[in-house]
Amino acid sequence: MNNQEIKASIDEILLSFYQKDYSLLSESICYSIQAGGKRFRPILLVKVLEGFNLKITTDVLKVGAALEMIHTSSLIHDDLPAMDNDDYRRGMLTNHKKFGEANAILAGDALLLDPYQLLATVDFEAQIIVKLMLSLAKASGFQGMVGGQSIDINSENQAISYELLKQLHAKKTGAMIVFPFIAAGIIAKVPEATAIQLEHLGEHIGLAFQIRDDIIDVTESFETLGKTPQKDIAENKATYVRLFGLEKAKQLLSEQLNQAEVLLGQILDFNSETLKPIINQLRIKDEL
Ligand code: GRG
Repeated sequence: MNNQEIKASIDEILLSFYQKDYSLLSESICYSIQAGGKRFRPILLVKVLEGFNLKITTDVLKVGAALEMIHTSSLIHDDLPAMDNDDYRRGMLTNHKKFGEANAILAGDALLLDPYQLLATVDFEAQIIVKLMLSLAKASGFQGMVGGQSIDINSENQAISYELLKQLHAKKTGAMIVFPFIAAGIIAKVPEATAIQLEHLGEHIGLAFQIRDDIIDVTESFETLGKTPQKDIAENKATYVRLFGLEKAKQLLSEQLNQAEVLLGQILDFNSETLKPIINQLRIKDEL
């Protein structure tokens, strides 16, 4: 499947889940769902499974859609005044700017809980579904994204160690990007050693994704980002650029992507060509 086909399938699953009835809740959720996300995480899931030569069924895509629900929930909540206080996301008004804070909180709440309903309907063995739910809950909750966001908001204007910065990124952004690698391993029933390699691969790509996000926050415009640029710097956020400067951050991004490429070549019975374009897209052209 190409990226456009994956995006279209994810959109269809999400919209058919939320357009069952008309309500303000449905409208506000669909507003954010249709705001033009890249669907990076579901694309990763599909590409890893294709690397193992697995057929991409609607059930597989539902797992990707469940992940995208939580991702969208996190963006809505992240934009709220009490968090990052952003007016624009994906080039459009943020959910709370359009629908008000209470509705935005509820849209995020639904998108955070509904994935488990969707996963429960997937036509996989019960044991596989439970493993997927466990991994998704870990990736998004206390041990993952929410834990990372807590470090993030509490380290604004603070001197932060490299160790804490790595932990922040691994949890806030990394865990949700590692999930597609773990989920693909669960669905493809790979041996334990391969599952560990997949997790490490996801960790490198997740870290690279966040370093890149820190870099483009200072180098790109509103038009490219779809949100206010240089906000991390203005708010003295803990980022790779703040801790290391732009050039070193680019070098660290390059290192993470090189390590991902090495790992990619070591996974047994895996066609690494499916993931190489994604790794290349994360590279910044003038990197060192
Ligand atoms: C209620 C689920 C929930 C979470 C509460 C707000 C919060 C805790 C966490 C925020 C986590 C967060 C926003 C991390 C940033 C991750 C990141 C780099 C997002 C951008 O991802 P892209 O580029 O966005 O994939 P698109 O728009 O393409 O989907």
